[in-house]
Amino acid sequence: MKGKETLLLGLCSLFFVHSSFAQNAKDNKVIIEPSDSYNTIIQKAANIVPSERQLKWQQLELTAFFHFGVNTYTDKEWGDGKENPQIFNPTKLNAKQWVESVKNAGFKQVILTAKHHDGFCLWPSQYTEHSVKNSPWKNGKGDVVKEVSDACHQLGIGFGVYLSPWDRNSALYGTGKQYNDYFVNQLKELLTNYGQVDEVWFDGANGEGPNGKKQIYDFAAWFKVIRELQPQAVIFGMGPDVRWVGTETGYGRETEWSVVPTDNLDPALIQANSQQEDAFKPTGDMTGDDLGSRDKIVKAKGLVWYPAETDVSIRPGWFYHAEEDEKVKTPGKLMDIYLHSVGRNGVLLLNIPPNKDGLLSDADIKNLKGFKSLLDLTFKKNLAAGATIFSSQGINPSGLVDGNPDSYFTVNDNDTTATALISLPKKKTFNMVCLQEFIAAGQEVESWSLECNTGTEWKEIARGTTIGYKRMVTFPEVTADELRLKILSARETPKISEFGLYQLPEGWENK
Ligand code: FUL
Repeated sequence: MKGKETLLLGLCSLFFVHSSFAQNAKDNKVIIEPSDSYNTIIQKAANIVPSERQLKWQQLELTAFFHFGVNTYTDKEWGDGKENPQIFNPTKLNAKQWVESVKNAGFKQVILTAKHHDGFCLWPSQYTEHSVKNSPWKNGKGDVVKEVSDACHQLGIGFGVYLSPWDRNSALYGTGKQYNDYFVNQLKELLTNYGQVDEVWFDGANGEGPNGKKQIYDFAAWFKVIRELQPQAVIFGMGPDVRWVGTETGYGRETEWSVVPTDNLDPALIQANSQQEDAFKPTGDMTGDDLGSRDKIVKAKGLVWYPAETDVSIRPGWFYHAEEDEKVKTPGKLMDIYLHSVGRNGVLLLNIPPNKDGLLSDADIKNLKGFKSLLDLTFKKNLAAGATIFSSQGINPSGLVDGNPDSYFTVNDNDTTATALISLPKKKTFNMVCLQEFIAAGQEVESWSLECNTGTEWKEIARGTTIGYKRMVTFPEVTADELRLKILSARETPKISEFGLYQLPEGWENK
């Protein structure tokens, strides 16, 4: 019990470093006082903004995962920590090929499984023998973390590490402080020897160690080390910056608020409900349809900007398995995932597992290329560019289509609805709308609709709830030159930074 209390206290102190917040202070967190009225709570929610690191992270849109390690050689998804390091031998390992392939497909950051649940370290950690240093690969002189981080830094994309708190190899696991110190030591190796680290990924799995004991993680101490050594890095999952979207399908939720009650952040709860060895057990906290509606936030003790990361693998498994070579997700499927992850106010984290040779496989590279060409074909031109926009109560309506996400269309203070009449220079055919809120000032929109003028009437062609960083909605093809965007309700004055109309290429789903 004591451990849990310490852990909660530690986490709370990270969220609430200051004991009080001015009601309108622009911060990424706020305390709800018992005396706060309904309207005050909504106003507080509306004024929460992302931290600088959260905003930068959100703008990445596409990030890639590399699951690689002893499981690649045992053909397993979860190793037990008893693997012989001699099995690890990626004779053709070429991290540049991994990073180049994802960069060419539009990905802006990668995360490497430096240590998965088996405890095998992809770097020569001085704190364990279960690592590359005891493998035949490069005669024990190799370092995958170095090769991947070097490739990222050379190619100018972000680099992150996945470090599993659950270590099935360590004899210290379950001893409390000793294990936490061991974990801090490994974190320090990763955060000091490999240049800039942009994301640290903690997953929730917490099983028994080799001694049959469970470990209580000292998250507060770990977060402190990360903030000290790599302050720009976002901490995922069990951490304070970025949350798991709640599914591993790649499809985010329809209504996705980046502002959620802090009550959802009890790490012990997340941990208890995280993926178990035998079955995936969804958590009521993180997988529900509604994490941040008015109903949820009015009951909260605190609110925090805590955006969703949507992780999914390009193959059925997270690690490479030869028998899944025929099951690599198609470009059309990846596009659909993109529309439902980035297009639902999330960041996509797509896993592409390197194979036994230490290379991304041809099938994966081919489909990544196909995905990129679908993205390029779809987004090559905003069909609403050049539109004339009229809004009787609007401020800077042309900001909607100026291609600059830092300028926005808004209305006078205190208005929570808005209408913009969009006249295209000539008739255009499209089947998708992409909206963006100016989230640097918060997330406000609760519902919106898009109508087109058919010549005789205004016909609704799309409708949605939240927008957030980006919201994409597809619909049957429409040809029109006059549209009406309506913000039907918002927590505070809406600020819409971009309005885009696009045409997905014919038959894209089957590509
Ligand atoms: C989960 C892990 O148990 C899986 O093996 C995988 O690493 C996934 C991304 O996170 O919690």
